[in-house]
Amino acid sequence: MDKAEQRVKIAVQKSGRLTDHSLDLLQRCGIKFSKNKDRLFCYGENMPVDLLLVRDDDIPGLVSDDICDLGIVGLNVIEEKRLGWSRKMEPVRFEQIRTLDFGHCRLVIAMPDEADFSELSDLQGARIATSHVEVLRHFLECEIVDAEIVYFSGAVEIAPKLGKADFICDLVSTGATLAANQLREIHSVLESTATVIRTRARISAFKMEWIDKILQRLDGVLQVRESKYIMLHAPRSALAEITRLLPGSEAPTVMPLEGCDDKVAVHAVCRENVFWETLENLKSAGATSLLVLPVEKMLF
Ligand code: PRT
Ligand code: ZN
Repeated sequence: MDKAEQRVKIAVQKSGRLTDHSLDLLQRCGIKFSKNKDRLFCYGENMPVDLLLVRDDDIPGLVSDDICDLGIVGLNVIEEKRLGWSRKMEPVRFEQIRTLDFGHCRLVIAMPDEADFSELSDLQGARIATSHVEVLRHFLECEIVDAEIVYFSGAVEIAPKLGKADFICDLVSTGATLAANQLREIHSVLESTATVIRTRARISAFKMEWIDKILQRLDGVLQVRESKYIMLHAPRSALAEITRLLPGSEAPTVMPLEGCDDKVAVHAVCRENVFWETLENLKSAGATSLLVLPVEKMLF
């Protein structure tokens, strides 16, 4: 096998909503690469890992065709490709292996503010504009609704104003675009987040070792982003209650406090965010000197 084939290839969106988050995540996993977004190819300088920077729509195909081993792409794109290929009886040769913590959005059906809608059967015979034709088709089939799907490659939200559709089916994150176009959501079709996919093709043992290492680090990075290290002083008598209140922590470390027999120091890694309410509850239970710190790295 030649040297290029022994390098793990990861497909990442070249320029868009997932780009910065994806590159940041890979950098946090310890991969150093020349950050030149104008290039299609980024060479990993310290690991046998290269990045291919491409349009997000191309990522499932590159991974399915074994040109890339891994890819980071939105679930909406994955579903659109998977359903399209399945319908055409083409093989789907990738699998979803991790759900990430960015790129959150929902694919929703929306309609002009002033129009009437009470139930999904009102979509019967209507025209719905979308760029997610396959996902919408699948949804309508499951709901046994016969509607006309009008393909829009972008700017779906203007379709009703142009008289091209009665409804739209588009991605929403804050809802500002719908509101700005006097549209309101009537039904959610799919919840989406950035997802890691992996080729189903055979991967050499050498590359698999690196992929496992990257995935293990990635799990650590994701866990760390939610985790906090919490330190406090607790009366011995309230220890059980205070331990119970610590969010998502395993056995905390309990240490004696010099010259203070009735109090202990408690340290714990909380695998969930620690909110003000939690700190207030801990304080009410008798905790003092509360300190919450970010966690830099974690390995299990
Ligand atoms: O050039 P390329 O094909 O790579 O990029 P693209 O234009 O197809 O995709 P891009 O960069 O816009 O989005 C990439 C991925 O980000 C999508 O496939 C989703 O998985 C995810 N994502 C998350 C979103 C949004 N949030 C989002 N809000 N993708 C698109 N939008 C659009 C939506 O289509 C609508 O026009 O943002 C508008 C709505 O946003 P709000 O905040 O006003 O509701
Ligand atoms: Zn795209």
